[in-house]
Amino acid sequence: MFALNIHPDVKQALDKRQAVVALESTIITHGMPWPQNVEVAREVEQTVRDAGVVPATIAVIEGTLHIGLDDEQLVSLVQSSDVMKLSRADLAFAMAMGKTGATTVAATMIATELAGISVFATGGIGGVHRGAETTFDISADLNELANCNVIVVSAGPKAILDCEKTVEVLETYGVPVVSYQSDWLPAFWSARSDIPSPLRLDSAHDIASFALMRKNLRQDGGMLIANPVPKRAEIPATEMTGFIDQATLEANQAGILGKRVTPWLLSRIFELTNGKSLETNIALIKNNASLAAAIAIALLTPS
Ligand code: PSU
Ligand code: MN
Repeated sequence: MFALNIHPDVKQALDKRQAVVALESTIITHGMPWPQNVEVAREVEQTVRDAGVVPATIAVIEGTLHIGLDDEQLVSLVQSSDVMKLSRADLAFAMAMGKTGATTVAATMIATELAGISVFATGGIGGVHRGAETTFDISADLNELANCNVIVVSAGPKAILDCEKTVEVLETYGVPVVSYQSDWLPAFWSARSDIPSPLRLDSAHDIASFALMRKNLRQDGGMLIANPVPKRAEIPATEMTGFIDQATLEANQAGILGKRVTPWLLSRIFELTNGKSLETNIALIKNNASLAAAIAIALLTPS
């Protein structure tokens, strides 16, 4: 037994078989500065509601796994000191020890599947870090994509990663990588990279059909939907490259390792782009939330 709290709106929607979209919390606590993080969390939930779908932001608060947060819980999560960044390895640790923690893509997928939710929206997934051949730094997000039956809507792997190697690992794990309305893999802050997308689909309906066919074939595991940030909000890859290279070099020089790498790089890139990366980050998360909502609806109305 464990402490699980499903928000009444989420519970009602699940009971009535209505569409629900799960949202992660690490982007709020470890990926964005205060106070924009709370505002963004609220706006992303509203984007999901505007589509007629119930949002379920996932986090651990004092040992209880929450599927859906009310506003008070959201604010308390963001304001509590030493919020853990939870992945598969430490989700149960936080719950057993009564800690508070935000869930990464990996931990959110575990909770999403546990709650019986099919679709989850995030910013960008973790993956194979640059220099992984020496550091071995590969996000547990990839393992979870391999194992959990959840559709993850993202703007692709975060561009701070080695995106080519990330796609290779996903292929090895049998995780479909589907770019939405694009032949190219999106690169998080940039609408496209130079990496051809393994698969392409152009509608939420087609994504749902693909997911349902996987289910018919009894194929376990997740799917990664890579949704390009809207052009008007992007920072082109040519511009981002310099900032990413500089932040990566500085992280190496500062000896940043393990769980700190991703949050450190994101906040350094925020500084280097004079805050522009955050605006793009916010735009892409909302864009992902609305596609996720459309997919959640399409899954319930297959044809
Ligand atoms: N994308 C963002 N901001 C973030 C993350 C992704 O724009 O903060 C988080 C996600 O929660 C993702 C995690 O699961 O970073 C990956 O961290 P790591 O590389 O340590 O596995
Ligand atoms: Mn890592």
